[in-house]
Amino acid sequence: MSTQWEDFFAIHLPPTDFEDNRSLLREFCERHERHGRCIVLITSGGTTVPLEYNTVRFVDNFSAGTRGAVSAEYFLEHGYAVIFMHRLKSLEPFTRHFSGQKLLDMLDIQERGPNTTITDIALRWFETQAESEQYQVSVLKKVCDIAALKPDSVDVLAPVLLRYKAAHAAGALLHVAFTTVSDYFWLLRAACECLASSGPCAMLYLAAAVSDFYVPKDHLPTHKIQSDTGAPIIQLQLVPKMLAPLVNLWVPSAYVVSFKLETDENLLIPKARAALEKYKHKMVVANQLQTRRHRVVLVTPKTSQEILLTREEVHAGTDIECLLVGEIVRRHKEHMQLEGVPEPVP
Ligand code: PAZ
Repeated sequence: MSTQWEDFFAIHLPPTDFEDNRSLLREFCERHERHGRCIVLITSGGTTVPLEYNTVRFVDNFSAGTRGAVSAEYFLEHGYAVIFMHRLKSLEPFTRHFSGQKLLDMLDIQERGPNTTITDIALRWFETQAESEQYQVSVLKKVCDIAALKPDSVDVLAPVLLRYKAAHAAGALLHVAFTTVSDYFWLLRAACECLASSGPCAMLYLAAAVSDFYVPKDHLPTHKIQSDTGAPIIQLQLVPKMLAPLVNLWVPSAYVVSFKLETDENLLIPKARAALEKYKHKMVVANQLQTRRHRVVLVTPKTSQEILLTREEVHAGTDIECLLVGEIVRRHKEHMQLEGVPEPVP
């Protein structure tokens, strides 16, 4: 008899870019394993649940992917190779510093010569609007330097740019993206299969906000739900719990850290403990929606440790992930020592 998670994979087809991503994951894991480097799989952002097969509408999740994107930068600093498995268009390491208008605000259009105030330049642009964009740009290039970095932005950009370039030069960061809850599970299982041979050197840091409820593919209407037949009744079903096969079958030796989000403080620690008891993994990071930026609790079967930012630290822009990742890396190293793994290459 097949299990619920096996039925899930039987019913839901892999995403279209699945084989490409699987090859990337395999190459990345093999390369870093050869060099004796620890690999962390970070999942980040929320999954969607389509309500129609040709999807116009879907149920979504609040997560912007901040926890995952910030944590990825700190794991890289600790010498880990990072698989960043994230919701498409959610925050990503490094670029997250310049999301929205921030990047454009750091750039300037520098005037050259007389009659080249920003208004003159804009006027010239509109005057040549009937021409091709290439022609417009060539006219503008004669009167101004476009996209010069503002001097006071250099200090902000330089450290991020250097860390970004270093991570990429070392081939230490791999991005793979998902959108739906089914894409997420296909990628998660593939990543685990590639990580299995890294044994205790592999870490899973499951920070994505994965939907607990969904509409199975064989229950989805093919086309857009119509309003003229009245309000639809949408019956959601429980998503199978993938942590069970993940811990027991896919990556039995890896250091698995899951996350638990609650809105009711009274449920937070009991739920984290219940998850540890049920799945027998290493740690649950418990956090509450309202306070997650400055308080997390690291729960293990025997201990619980609170990490709390002070008001001053919050004000100074300290990332709680700096402390969180530092502590998890320390415990992962301890665990590897116990398992007799040699010191990883820095
Ligand atoms: O993406 P974000 O930084 O806004 O939120 C992070 C988080 C709360 C989604 C993460 O810390 C977390 O708890 N993930 C697991 C959520 C869950 O219980 O399903």
